[in-house]
Amino acid sequence: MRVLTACAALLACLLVPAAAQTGAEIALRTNTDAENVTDGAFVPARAGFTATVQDLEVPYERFFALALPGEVVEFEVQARPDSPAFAFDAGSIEEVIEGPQSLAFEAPATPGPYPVTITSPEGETMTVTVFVLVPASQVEDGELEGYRIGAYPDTPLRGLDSYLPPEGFIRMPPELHDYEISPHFRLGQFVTKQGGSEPVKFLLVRPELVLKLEQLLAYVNEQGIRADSFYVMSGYRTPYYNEAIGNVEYSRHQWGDAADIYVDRAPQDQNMDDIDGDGQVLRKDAGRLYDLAEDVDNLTELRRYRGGVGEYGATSAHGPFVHVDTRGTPARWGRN
Ligand SMILES: [Ca+2]
Ligand SMILES: [Ca+2]
Repeated sequence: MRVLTACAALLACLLVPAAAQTGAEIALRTNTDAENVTDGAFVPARAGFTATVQDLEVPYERFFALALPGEVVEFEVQARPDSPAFAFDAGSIEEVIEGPQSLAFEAPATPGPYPVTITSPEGETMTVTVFVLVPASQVEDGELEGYRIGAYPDTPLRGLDSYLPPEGFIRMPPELHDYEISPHFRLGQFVTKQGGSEPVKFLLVRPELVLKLEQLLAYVNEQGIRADSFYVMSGYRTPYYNEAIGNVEYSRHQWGDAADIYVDRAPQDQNMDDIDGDGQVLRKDAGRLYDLAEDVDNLTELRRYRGGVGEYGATSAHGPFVHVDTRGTPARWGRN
């Protein structure tokens, strides 16, 4: 709870200077406005405790992790030293280490989703699904089970490890399309929109990206913009698709830590909403989202997951949107 309180205070700190500097319109966008929406308030769905899952601090009732077959997956709960034991339930997985606040196990050999439920002494629960990946070594001629992946660049950009080819991919049969990977995001939102009739698709979505999207979504709602998720126009892109649409060779979308997003709730029409309230959907609406995404990218607690924020205007193919990623270093572009 201490961690959560600090986080909420940090977001509030961000809000106050913005309201003070920019006048009446922004000053109206307070937490109170967000709570007063008549058709149901935003529910952050935080668990009430934090668990460290493979070095990532997870505060949500539902989240996910990635592991290769045989990889050791570690969970540790952030609890007071004198706290009664938390309960861990990893289903059929054989647990190899277990303490009062921690769990570790070897990821099963068979790729797929393996939910692990943690229950606090107070009865709060967190379910973290470990997706065991299909190792990249199983890609043959650029394909997995007939699904086109393509080829990753031979040499990483500037020698950075984050641009090495991924070690594996999430296998997504149709029934996993709506699988909840966090309180407000489903697995299928991140799949490449590359067409094809293969029932089983493969993708990569990094937990740190979804953590940042959840933080941004909560912040957007705190600013009085109601949204239950973001519309993910583009999440993961296979190198095959990335090349087909003529995108840059080293686009972060191919590593599963980038998303092109907009708010799409009122109306839900696969187009950005009028989030700045001027009666029109314009690039300025992406600008508003960009500014909020930049605030979140600047949060000290997310420093390891800093990354790109880019603003885009509408074309004949899409409306205004914002790119966010967690490449590890800040990058900014497109602010109009
Ligand atoms: Ca809309
Ligand atoms: Ca507008």
